[in-house]
Amino acid sequence: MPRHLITSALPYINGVKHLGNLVGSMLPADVYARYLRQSGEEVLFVCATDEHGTPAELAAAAAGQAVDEYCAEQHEVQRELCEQFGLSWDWFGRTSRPQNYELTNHFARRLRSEGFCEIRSTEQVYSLTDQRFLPDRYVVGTCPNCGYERARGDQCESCGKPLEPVDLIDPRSAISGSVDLEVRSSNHVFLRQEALADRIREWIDTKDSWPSQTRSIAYKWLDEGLRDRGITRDLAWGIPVDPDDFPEVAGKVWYVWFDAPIGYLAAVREWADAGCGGDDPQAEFDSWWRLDSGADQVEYTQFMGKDNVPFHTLSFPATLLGSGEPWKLVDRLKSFNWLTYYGGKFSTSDHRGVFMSDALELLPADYWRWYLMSNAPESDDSSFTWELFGSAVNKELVGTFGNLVNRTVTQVERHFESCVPDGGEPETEEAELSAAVQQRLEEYLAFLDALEFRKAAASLRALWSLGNVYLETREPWKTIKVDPARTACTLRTALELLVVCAVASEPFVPAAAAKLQGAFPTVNWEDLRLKADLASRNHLQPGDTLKSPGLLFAKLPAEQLEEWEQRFGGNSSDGTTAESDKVEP
Ligand code: B3M
Ligand code: ZN
Repeated sequence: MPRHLITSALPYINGVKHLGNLVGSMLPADVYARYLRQSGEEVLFVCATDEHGTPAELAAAAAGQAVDEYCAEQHEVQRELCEQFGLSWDWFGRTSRPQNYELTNHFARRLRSEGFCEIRSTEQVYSLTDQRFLPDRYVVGTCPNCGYERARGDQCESCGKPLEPVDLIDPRSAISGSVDLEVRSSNHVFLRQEALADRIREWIDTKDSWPSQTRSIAYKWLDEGLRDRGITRDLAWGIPVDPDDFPEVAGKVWYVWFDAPIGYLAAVREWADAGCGGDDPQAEFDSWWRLDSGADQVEYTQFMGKDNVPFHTLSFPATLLGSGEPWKLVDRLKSFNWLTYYGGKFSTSDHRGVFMSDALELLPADYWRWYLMSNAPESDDSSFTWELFGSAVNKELVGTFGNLVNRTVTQVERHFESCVPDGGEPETEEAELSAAVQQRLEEYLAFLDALEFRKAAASLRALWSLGNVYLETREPWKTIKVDPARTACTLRTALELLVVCAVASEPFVPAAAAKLQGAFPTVNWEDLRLKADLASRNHLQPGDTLKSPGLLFAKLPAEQLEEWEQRFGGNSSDGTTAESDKVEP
């Protein structure tokens, strides 16, 4: 049985993430981690904030804070929000911690000694006014490709073309607005990706189980010719290069996309160093990451938005492979399309759409988790609208799951003094229900195994529905007057189904599942395994007490949804599709 390492793309530090960020990486990773843990598998699920690069410096400057202080504060803000969303990491690290410094410099050193680093003199934009180099987003200007006037030095947001700062027409400093700029040469380390392209291709060729979207993104870049990439920057904030290894670029820092994925390893190292895996952090870390120390038994699954795929299929593997050491590479890579807001992009700068902090002010996490995951942008982009959100809540959570729980519990309270009823014998309907439940459960588990979240959510919803259909056929509220024994059997059967739902629903709606589990104090939930134990449906004894779980979900009135639509802005106006931070790998 493999051990499971799960990572989600590391949320960038420059402010609270929106629902599109959440559903494209962290939330599905959490659903998968919860599902595996519940199935009794060994899981290590880690994440971290991605803290380097120009966006962090710029955001800190805009907030009037020192960048380290800004990052420390924003890390806590994100941690808090993610915890409230029920993200069940084993560790939430920071790429600015010493573990990442050490690992990043380790990889750079290895790459150099294996011949995959090269020092090249490059042309960089220098601001005389600001007295510094202006890499990446520190320069804005007109896009040479489409004429957009606010293109950034790393990429044009309008046409998507990856750029170098020197490509921009009429460049100006993003710090001071100064146009007093000149081009100066500066030494930088280049990662020789071209020389690694064949090895990367061979490795990707073995990944025939990857979804076609993931493979085709990787092949597209390989077919176009993987270019060598500058992996240092003239910045103050970042992981400093080790001057002993790279005297030619002393004083510079590693490029954020070089150190960020190494952050996956560093997060595990932080976890191990904190003693969470036992008292030998080195051995523990190695057992997850080194193929010669047990990581060959690890199944590693990554979650991310599609713009991050090139970095995870090409440049990060280039770092790991090029080191010449036996590091674990990703086995399964799940990528997502965009969640749009009414077909347009969520925008951090214009605060358009719903952000994690907004969402939790309105409603508890489960409402959002359910809506987002059951409409996850898997095969295509999907669009957030308040109407769809309202219908997912009212029809599915309230009308189906909540209704099943509520009507069952109410009948048991009313007619059987809140105890699991005794008497009555199962008939054909019970046998049929049992078979149907079994089938749905198997389908549900298979979809979760396959990382098909929308389909898994549909199976879960179908499971809830089975219970409602069963109750409507058996009508315990009517039979109670004429046939108490039959009614007892009906409600006992329905309660057993609630036990199943309380386990099966947990990956998607953990708080509601916990509430429902609390209704059955006699069940040993710790030992109930999603895969192995649910088939028996024999977890209750007649006479066991039932505690009221209360209402799991509240209905959202139309006026409420309208008010939110007003407040957050309904219709898309800009016509652009999605938030992108794509740069060439
Ligand atoms: N921070 C995601 C982004 O901001 C980026 C992911 C890093 S994963 C190593 O687009
Ligand atoms: Zn452009």
